[in-house]
Amino acid sequence: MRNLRTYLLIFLLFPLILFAEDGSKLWLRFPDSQNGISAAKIISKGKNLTLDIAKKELTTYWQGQIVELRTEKSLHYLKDGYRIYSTPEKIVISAGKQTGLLYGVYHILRLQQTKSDISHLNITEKPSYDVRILNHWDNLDGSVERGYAGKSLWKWDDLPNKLSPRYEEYARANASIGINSVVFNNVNASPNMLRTDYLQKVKVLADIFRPYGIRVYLSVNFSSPKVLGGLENSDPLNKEVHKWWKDKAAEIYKLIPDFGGFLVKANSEGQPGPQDYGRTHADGANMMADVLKPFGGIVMWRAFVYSPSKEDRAKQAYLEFLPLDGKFRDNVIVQIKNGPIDFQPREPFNPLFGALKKTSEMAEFQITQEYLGFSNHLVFLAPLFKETLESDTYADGKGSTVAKITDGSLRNTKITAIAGVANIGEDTNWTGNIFAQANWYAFGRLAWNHELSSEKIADEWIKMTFTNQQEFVNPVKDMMLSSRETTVDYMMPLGLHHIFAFDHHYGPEPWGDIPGGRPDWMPVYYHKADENGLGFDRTETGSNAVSQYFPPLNAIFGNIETCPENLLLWFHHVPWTYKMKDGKTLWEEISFKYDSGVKNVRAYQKTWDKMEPYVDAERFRQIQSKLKVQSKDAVWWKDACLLYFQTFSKMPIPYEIERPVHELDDLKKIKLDLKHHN
Ligand code: GCV
Repeated sequence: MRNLRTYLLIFLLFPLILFAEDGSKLWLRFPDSQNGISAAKIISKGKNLTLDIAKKELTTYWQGQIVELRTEKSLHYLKDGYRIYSTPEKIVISAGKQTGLLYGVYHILRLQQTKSDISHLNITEKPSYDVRILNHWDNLDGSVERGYAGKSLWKWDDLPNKLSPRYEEYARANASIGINSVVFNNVNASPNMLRTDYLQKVKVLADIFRPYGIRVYLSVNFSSPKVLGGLENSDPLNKEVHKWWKDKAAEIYKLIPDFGGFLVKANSEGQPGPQDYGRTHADGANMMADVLKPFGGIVMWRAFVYSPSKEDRAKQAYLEFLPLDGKFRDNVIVQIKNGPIDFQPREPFNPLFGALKKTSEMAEFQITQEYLGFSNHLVFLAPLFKETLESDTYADGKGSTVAKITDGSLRNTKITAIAGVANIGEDTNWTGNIFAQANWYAFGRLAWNHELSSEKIADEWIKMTFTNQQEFVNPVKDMMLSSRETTVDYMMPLGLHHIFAFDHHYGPEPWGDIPGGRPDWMPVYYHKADENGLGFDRTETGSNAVSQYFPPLNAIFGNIETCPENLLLWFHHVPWTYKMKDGKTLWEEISFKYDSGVKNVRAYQKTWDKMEPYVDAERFRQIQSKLKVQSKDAVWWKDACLLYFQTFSKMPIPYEIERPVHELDDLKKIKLDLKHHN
């Protein structure tokens, strides 16, 4: 009897389980031909795993005319790109490579899903970057550094024999937005990653990813020869060390013939590196580049280096790398974080972009929201990514944007690449917050075409993920597009930075100054509030970080009158009574900014509540609940920062804005139990 009841329950619940709107489908919600009519008739010659996937996607989801898939040698110049055009009888997708055809198929499926006009297609696409790569900061024990979507997707203990279906789903999601490369493991890398048993696991994943056009890379620990190989040291100029890496490379390529290469964090935040042996970053990178070269592999060498010295942290990477320009092998690319400090809500672009004239450079963005409210806050990151990419470095004259410096259009760059630190984990909805999926999507779309507008990307994502109904699309898009600025306003307006709670970086701690702690990890190092004013003087009278920018930017940033106001406190120590462009004092301006951040999040709550009729209950509630947290956090940020800075400004919080609801002393007592490696 009991069994019968259980069966009955399962039977009744089955449709719910099957159609659970749990966010697991991401933006890949193409109408299933089982529900509609698949009109896909595919004309294609040849057989290959990638082509099979392209055809399967079409037969399962395409509902339009006949599609012809055609590889053409003459289109090799498009790299992973493709052409799509309509004839009276059919749509032709042609490409130099099969991966191009797969990307072309996802393109027309996207057009179908967003209800775009597909009657007269004439499209040519060529990706902005050759290597469009996700950097996972996943550890071998299943934890994810700065991960907020559960544990790692990679089940190292189960591999290579047991395979999660999510590996292929992940590869498909990446392919659908043009991502073609993946680093599996944390840049704080365990030497064990290079153990033979782990390489065999990596091989299995590489085999799953290959048909989706994805190459795999690994983060490597510089001390691997010593720790793993038992050598005396890991000195890059030691012949035995060189041989160790050479043999390791051969072992890897035997298993994974299209292995992409290494990502290296060296001599940074306690990681080993060539400087441990008195060698330079170029010595270290070149040694690895030499062993990878015969196999076509590359080294992505990170420029994120700084130490607790007297020198302004914002200047250190530039000082370290500039003398090495021209000394790197041509299969080395220097991977540079978008800003000079560390993925803050707003930073100026990193002055290294453009400064290394004889070295390939790539940008690294953080998709995971370490400094942006984890997976609790809705922050659409396309505007942040684009702000950096569109920044003019003036390195080769006006128009030398970060995008053009890195995409090879301005310089004859050997390798072009762009990296995003992944926000993906084993959570059912992949990213911990459905709106965070949009950041994975945006990174992929911009890596493919950095000229796409944030508006276009948001529009596509909303339509694919939710609905095409304008009543939904427009307000949700407005909310997404303003969300990054809103977050800057309630966290760190006007160029403030790094005033986060220690270590886990969730929530405000502008008073943070642990006695004996590393000064460059303390908020007071960054905001320098005192009775005179607020902000870090990086002009000639201060650290002179402005001098690292090309003219005229050094002068623009260096002058308080011409410095963009959204970076004012990054570059200047500004008196509390300083008159801003709108006539308010700095103190008033900052107060209104915090208030406006809070108000905007409240407005998002209202917007979202009105969206209830257009979205399934499950996703509606998930997002509603996240917005509640964001709203509370915004007030927490505002109260903490204003009440604390008020102890220096000694001015009243402008009476027009809402009064604090917390006591500063209570806020100072908050200690969240968030593990760094969660
Ligand atoms: C992977 C910041 C983060 C660290 C991270 C580091 C990096 O400092 O807080 O968790 O380590 O950047 O990018 O190497």
